Amino acid sequence: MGIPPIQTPPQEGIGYLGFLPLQRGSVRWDGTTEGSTTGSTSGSTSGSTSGGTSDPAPTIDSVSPSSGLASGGTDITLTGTGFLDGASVTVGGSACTSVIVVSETEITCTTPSGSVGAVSVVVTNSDSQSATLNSGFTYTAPAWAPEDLGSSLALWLDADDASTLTLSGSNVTEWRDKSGGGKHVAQGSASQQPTTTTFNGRTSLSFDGTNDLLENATVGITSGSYSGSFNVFYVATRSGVAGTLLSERSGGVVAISQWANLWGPNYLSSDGTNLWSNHTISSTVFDQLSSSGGLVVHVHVSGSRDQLWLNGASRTVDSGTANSITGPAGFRIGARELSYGQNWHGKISEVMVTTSSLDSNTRQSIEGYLAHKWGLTGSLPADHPYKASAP
Ligand SMILES: [Ca+2]
Repeated sequence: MGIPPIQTPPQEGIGYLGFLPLQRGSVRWDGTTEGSTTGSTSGSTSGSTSGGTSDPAPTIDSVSPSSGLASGGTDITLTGTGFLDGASVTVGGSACTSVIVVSETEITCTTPSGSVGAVSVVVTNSDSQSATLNSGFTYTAPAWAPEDLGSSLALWLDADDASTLTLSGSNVTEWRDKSGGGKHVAQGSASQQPTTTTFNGRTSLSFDGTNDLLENATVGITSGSYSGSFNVFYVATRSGVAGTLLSERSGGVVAISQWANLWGPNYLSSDGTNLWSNHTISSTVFDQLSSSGGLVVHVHVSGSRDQLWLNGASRTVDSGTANSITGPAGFRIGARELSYGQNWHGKISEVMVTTSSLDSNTRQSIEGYLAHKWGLTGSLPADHPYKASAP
């Protein structure tokens, strides 16, 4: 069996004097060559030794680092023997770029993009003799990031990103949305501004449970009459009765709120009447939600179905009927809409809302991302795919 033809583009003179190897043909596993091989010089003094048969075949001993992102761009160093000026390198069958033959025993280059997994590294000298190091390099998947959610990410507030906070002393006057949708929240009244604090070593916001709230009074997280998926992920702590984490007015109104012994996704009817009796959470879950520790919670609302995951574990939520409404635009962080108040008492560190149906892996990626970022992996279940390492 042959391997695909190795196509070596002319190398620009990086690190050596204008030597331009041109090579065509394919290399068999036994190192013999089909097709023609052409060595050339370009008037430099470095010359070429191609075409000779006196040079020994190259060998590859190691590749360092031995892994890198599948997107490419990893600078690698190959060590071995018999590397000749003009040698080309492939990783996973694609040309490594910016090849520099440092010496007969060292080549550096930059990996091309590839597919996740172990791939072969091949050095081909200008005389067509080659060396292959099977599984010499391993392409790894890129780290998951919220940006991977694309347009599904409807809101992303991250207290640990100082560039998104506008402060007046320790008061927060604005918390800017990182989703790209410009759904920033602000508070002009000093007495209602949350303050900066820390949670597990990162910057968080403290809400006083009395009147603190941040608001976008004109733009909702969703728009129009909305009854689709609405997934809220947040890292927060509570003190006593926590109050309301988030309320959304412009679409199918959602309040993530604790009131009496209720905590969960609550729809409001068009006249503002609370329908949350249809969305109660079992007392067992409530007891756990009562913990003052940090929480990674996911609430999934789609049509009449609610689901909740607490710290990556599924919790039962009674289903009820969801009403899609169109109300006044805007949303709040840390309080219910309109004059209901029920302000959050505790810390809010990060909030993400997505508005497309999420598969399990995406949900778990978000949970894992938040848990690792905020030091909450100890709360994830043992079988969570991102318990040990971040997505
Ligand atoms: Ca206050």
